[in-house]
Amino acid sequence: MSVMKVLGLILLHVGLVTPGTQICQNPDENAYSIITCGAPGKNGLPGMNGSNGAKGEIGEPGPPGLQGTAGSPGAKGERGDNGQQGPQGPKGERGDSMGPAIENLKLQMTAMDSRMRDLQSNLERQEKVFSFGKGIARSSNKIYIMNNLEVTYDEAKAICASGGGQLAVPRTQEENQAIFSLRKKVQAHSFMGINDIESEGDFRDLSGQVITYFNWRAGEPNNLRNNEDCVEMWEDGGWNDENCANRRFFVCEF
Ligand code: MAN
Ligand code: CA
Ligand code: CA
Repeated sequence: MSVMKVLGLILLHVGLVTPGTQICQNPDENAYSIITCGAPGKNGLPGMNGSNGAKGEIGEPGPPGLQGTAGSPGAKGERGDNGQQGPQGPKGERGDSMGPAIENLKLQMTAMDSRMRDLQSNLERQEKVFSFGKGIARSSNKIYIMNNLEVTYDEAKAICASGGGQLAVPRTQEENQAIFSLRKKVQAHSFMGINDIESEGDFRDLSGQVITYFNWRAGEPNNLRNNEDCVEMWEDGGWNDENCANRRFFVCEF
């Protein structure tokens, strides 16, 4: 309990103060005075209006105004007079209705040319491969090859057929010469695809067709020992009938 309240209670008790009386301290003097405390005062009247504030800053530009409505069109004017004829234009380029087709053909020919060159180089390569045997020879429309084998007539026939060809049959002097060029490489007699197995003295090719070109050596065919039915080429390119069971080199044609 503060000093002020204790003092107040004592004074009240001895009758020096009545209820509602407060002991108030003078803030300037270190002294106390006894006063009677009244009811709280009422609010005062509102103050006068203040003076006007400072002028505000300039505002942002406003949005654009709306577009005005279009006016009505004026009346159509009269048609003017025709102008003078203009000068003649330059001559156009020559038309070509075949252009696309020709271009297409050119492309196709280029592609074919490329394929032809591929085929040619492939063929040359294969000829080199064949030449590892006894070699290759050509006539106008046939290719002849000879390998290193010496076999009977029937075996030679089978070997040529297995490669898709047949024992060579010279039909002309040119073809005989081509076969002879291979025969010279082996320096030995070589079988060809001609025989008289079916009928003595009646020489045929492998498909049974009669032979019309011959190049017999002098004295041949002699059917020696009555046992010579297969035809071979000798060292001069001439033909001899020989025993079919003898082993010989041979030439295949393709
Ligand atoms: C050998 C065989 C015969 C051929 C004569 C030619 O005897 O090749 O086929 O007729 O030689 O002298
Ligand atoms: Ca014979
Ligand atoms: Ca003979």
